[in-house]
Amino acid sequence: MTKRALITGVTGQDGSYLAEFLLAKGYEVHGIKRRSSLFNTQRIDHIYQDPHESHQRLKLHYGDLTDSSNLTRIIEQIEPDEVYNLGAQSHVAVSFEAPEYTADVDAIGTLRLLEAIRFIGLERKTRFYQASTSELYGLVQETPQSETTPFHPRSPYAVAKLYAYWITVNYREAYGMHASNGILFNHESPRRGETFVTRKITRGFCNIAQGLESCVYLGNIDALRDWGHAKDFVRMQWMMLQQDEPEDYVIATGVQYSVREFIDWTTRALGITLRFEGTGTDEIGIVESVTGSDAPAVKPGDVILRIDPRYFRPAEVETLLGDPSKAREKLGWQPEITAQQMCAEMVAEDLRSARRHALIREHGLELPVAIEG
Ligand code: NDP
Ligand code: GDR
Repeated sequence: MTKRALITGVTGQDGSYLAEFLLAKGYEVHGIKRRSSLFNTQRIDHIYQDPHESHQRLKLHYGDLTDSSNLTRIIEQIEPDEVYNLGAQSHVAVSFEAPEYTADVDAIGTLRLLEAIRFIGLERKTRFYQASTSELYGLVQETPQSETTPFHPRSPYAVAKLYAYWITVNYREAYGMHASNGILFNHESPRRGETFVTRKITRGFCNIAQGLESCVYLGNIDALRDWGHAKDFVRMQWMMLQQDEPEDYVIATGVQYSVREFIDWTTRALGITLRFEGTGTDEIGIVESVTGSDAPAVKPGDVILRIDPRYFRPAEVETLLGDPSKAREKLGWQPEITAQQMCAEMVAEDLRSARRHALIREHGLELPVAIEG
């Protein structure tokens, strides 16, 4: 029997990798996408299948986590074996600007989805994965953080995700649902949203290298994170739902770096040696030397990094480091891609894209538009 999976957030970073992964495993994959005034399916266009074709295994449904009747109808139609709740307003800084919306989507959205499964009577059939987060630890109580570390969320996003975490546990305990939380530490890729710090760095410096931008503006570059690759992490999301018993797992690499180190890997990969000068909000990054041919638009003395306080958060999560022992010991999961390898992959992709844009601009042409079926 072909298994059916439903992914909320299929158009996001993780959703796109998970959809690829499940299709390769032979699943019929259903994804919920939001109506948007512009195409928002760029990350899944390469696996998109025309609904007019027979044997279509990736099916998209318009929907929204704020709309319970829509979620109920989709789940009733599909009767999924597995639901992966990846949809969210996932930007921590934005959650301070839009706290109520973030709570509606990230907290109540999770409840709506669980309740839809229960309402239809699928609570004993459908397995449920909740995209929980290391942001739950916030002001950390112990290092490294494991499944037993107490939570102390530090943003409206993290508080909303705390509700989602506990309602998932509650539906497991109250209704015997196979519902599990993956407590995921930061994971990135060339498909990472452009406003998260890693992608902002690789994209920004690649654009500077090709003369498309002049400076990257960042906030707290001394923040410490445990960065993994999204491809490794979605594999673990699936593994969790294949267990006989539902359980919560930390998914992390167990290695920590600073944003500053990530900047260093990126600039070095482009042949740029960067010197930091000044302190606090006056700190700047000045180019010391340039080697190779990847950064023709950059010269020694250029200031290509500045600190902008607008990117500081009202309450910051300074340090996160995960302990993935449980995932390793119980499920045999190990990340395969290091943070440095991931950074190199992101730089290669962003450099390719910056070169293409520079070439298009040089010839006075329009940029191509994304294509959706
Ligand atoms: P993205 O921001 O890349 O993707 C989020 C997805 O959610 C997008 O498909 C987005 O749609 C969709 N979405 C947003 N709002 C709604 C809504 N109201 N209704 C339905 N769908 C909506 O996030 P990631 O792929 O990086 O993360 C996936 C999940 O994992 C998120 O829940 C995130 O909070 C969580 N997480 C992520 C971590 C990370 O480091 N990446 C770490 C820990 C947890 P659209 O494309 O239209 O915007
Ligand atoms: P995070 O990721 O908040 O950990 O949430 P993000 O990449 O946004 O920030 C990481 C750290 O970098 C610092 N920082 C900046 N961040 C951004 N976005 N922009 C900047 O200019 C900048 N300068 C410094 C931040 O202050 C922070 O300390 C991500 C999201 O994917 C969440 O959905 C997920 O739950 C967590 O990871 C785990």
